[in-house]
Amino acid sequence: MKINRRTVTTGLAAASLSALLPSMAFAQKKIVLGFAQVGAESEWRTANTKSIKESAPAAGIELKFSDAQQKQENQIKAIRSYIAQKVDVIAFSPVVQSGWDTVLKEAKAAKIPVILTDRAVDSKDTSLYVTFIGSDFVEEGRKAGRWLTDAKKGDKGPVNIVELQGTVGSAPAIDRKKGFEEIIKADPKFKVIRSQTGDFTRAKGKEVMEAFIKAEGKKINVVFAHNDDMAIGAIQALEEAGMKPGTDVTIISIDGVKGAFEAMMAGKLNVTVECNPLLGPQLMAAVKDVVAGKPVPKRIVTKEGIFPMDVAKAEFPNRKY
Ligand code: GZL
Repeated sequence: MKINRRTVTTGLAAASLSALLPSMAFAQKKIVLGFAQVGAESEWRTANTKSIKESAPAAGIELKFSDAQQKQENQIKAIRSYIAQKVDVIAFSPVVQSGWDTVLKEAKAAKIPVILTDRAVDSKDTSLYVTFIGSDFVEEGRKAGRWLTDAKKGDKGPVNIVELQGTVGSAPAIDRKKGFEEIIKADPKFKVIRSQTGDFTRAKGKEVMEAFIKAEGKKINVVFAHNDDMAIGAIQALEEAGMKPGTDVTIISIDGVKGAFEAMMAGKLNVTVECNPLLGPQLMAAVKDVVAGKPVPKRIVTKEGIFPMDVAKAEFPNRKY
């Protein structure tokens, strides 16, 4: 029987394809994660985004990423687009804690699991998300309060505090304020004489601090900033007013970004409470577990420390963000 070359070639092709089929059939379809980020408002956020963008490919996960410029409507739009694209998992850091039930119900109806990272939502229906991976902001506020009450132990007072709050309605702003006040209320010498949002940015933090200085001047003994970026803005405002941040005025902030360590080493910031932005690896592990149908704890708390000025120099080389 004469077998022509064409028959042989087709036969070989069919054979090799059939040999491939079983493995192709079992080849893992790449998990697709849609992430709706808050924005790019601070050093902390930049580090958080970097951690997420780097850990997705490292985990073999295809990442779709959006930046909402700190607007809730943009985050909701991004989540809706991920639902339309039928991603496997949606994750986001809610810019504010309220107003998510409608879009989260749409994700649930589309059978797309949702993971919260960094910030929480105040939805009563906790079935709307699988888990919340992030810090305990109330404890961060308590740590700031405890450091201050300890540092001012011998001071008969009054200790006048001005507070630079984070984004209005955001979980970190609400909870850090709560934790700080829970501690300082024990001693009436501590008085919060001014409190206003600086929206977690350096520029707004400086602007609000300028207004505080105009109104209160040398009465200000302490600045409590909900993040390092606003604290750095406040330091600039104090210096421009001829005041000495870190000595005449005690500066307390939260995050633990490199800029805070540099300010502490320059003697201008007194303490920063760590808030770990490197959530990428924990997020990707949770994504894989959710897709694999494995149980995931409802709450994953990130471990964090506190860094006063006197340890800044030694700790600085270890900092990863
Ligand atoms: C905290 C995070 C906050 C940081 C700010 O987890 O949401 O938002 O403290 C950032 O620096 O802008």
